[in-house]
Amino acid sequence: MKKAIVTGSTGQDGSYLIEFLLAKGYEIHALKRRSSSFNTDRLDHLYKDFHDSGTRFFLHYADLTDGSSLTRLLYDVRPDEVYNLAAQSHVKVSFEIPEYTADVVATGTLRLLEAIRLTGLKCRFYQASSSEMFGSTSPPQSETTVFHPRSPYACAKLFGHTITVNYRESYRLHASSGILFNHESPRRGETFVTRKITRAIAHIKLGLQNKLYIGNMEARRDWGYAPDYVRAMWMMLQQDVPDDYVIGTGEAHSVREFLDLAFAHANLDWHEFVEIDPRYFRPAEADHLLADASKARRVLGWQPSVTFKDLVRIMVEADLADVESKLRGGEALLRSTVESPGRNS
Ligand code: NAP
Ligand code: G4F
Repeated sequence: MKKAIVTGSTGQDGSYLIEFLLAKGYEIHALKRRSSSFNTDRLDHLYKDFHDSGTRFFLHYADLTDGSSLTRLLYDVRPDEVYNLAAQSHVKVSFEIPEYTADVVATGTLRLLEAIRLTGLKCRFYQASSSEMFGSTSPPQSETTVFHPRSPYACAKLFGHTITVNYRESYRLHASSGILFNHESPRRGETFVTRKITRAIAHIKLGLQNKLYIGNMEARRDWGYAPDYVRAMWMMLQQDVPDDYVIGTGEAHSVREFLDLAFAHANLDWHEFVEIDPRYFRPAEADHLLADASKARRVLGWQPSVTFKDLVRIMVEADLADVESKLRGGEALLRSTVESPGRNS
């Protein structure tokens, strides 16, 4: 039975990757960081008490800012594969906490690579790199496109990416980097623009909200479906030779187009509800990200299975169902949390 360590397990991608690997028969050791409240909502459906015999899913406390916790985990588990998905992953927030973002995203990746090197383990390594690294370079972007990052997050990811390449070249580590374009799902964090929109639609439809404040509507993203993208991560680590791959759909849409389609799906006109709030603009923007994923198609045989239109539908319907069921359950906090400005970033 193969063993995998997954960092960022409590996030969107971590939860889908763990489901995918469990279905492939892996034993999973997932890293979670200490939090004062429960942070395993996306994993709870997978978790069996570790006292139960036969469980293949284990959660461990560790943190990318704490190198000793990473070394201990590697020693204890001795994994075949390590997937590094942990990050302060919000681009706008990275302008507000740049040092912390660099510590987790850039130095954190180095800590994990160094822990692998020093323990001498022969495991395979996946790095969650980002299309944000391309920033202002013209679309479409491929593995050979020049990087021009436009945020502290993107700069930190670029370090994570290049240090992964460097450890591969210096120490012959089987280390691959997936340069993933935006991917979304009903499990997407609620402050990323797609989920912010679909969540707001559900609240508007059910009378809990009447305004949605957003930033730059002209930015264009190549939006795909997260479960397709975790499949690509695994495919990369099954190759004999480690390498870097761009993953995306090859189709970009603006935030405005996302609004059009999502509100229309709920029979609403977004012009009645959406207002621009300059607070959501970024000091520098990545205007147009569009993947040229031909290498992944050719070498890995990867391709996306969900279209943009279906992605929007899946997300709107999931949020409508979720908010409806919470309302039926009488969740008292729902109204106050949706209106709180602090959650609307
Ligand atoms: P996400 O939902 O924001 O999840 C991030 C994960 O990292 C969470 O589990 C979070 O834990 C964890 N984390 C944050 N700081 C940590 C620390 N100091 N130590 C350990 N864990 C920490 O992100 P995602 O969308 O799943 O993305 C997964 C990875 O792919 C990230 O590295 C992201 O930057 C990258 N990426 C994402 C996309 C995309 O479109 N989704 C595209 C390209 C690259 P908590 O739950 O406790 O916060
Ligand atoms: O949904 P976003 O916050 O995602 P962004 O910045 O593209 O980053 C995501 O994708 C990256 C891959 O390219 C990942 F590496 C990263 O971790 C993250 O998952 O914003 C998308 C676009 C931006 O241009 C932003 O300016 O939407 C625009 N936008 C307009 N109004 C907004 C809003 N973004 C957010 N979060 N909130 C708004 O109100």
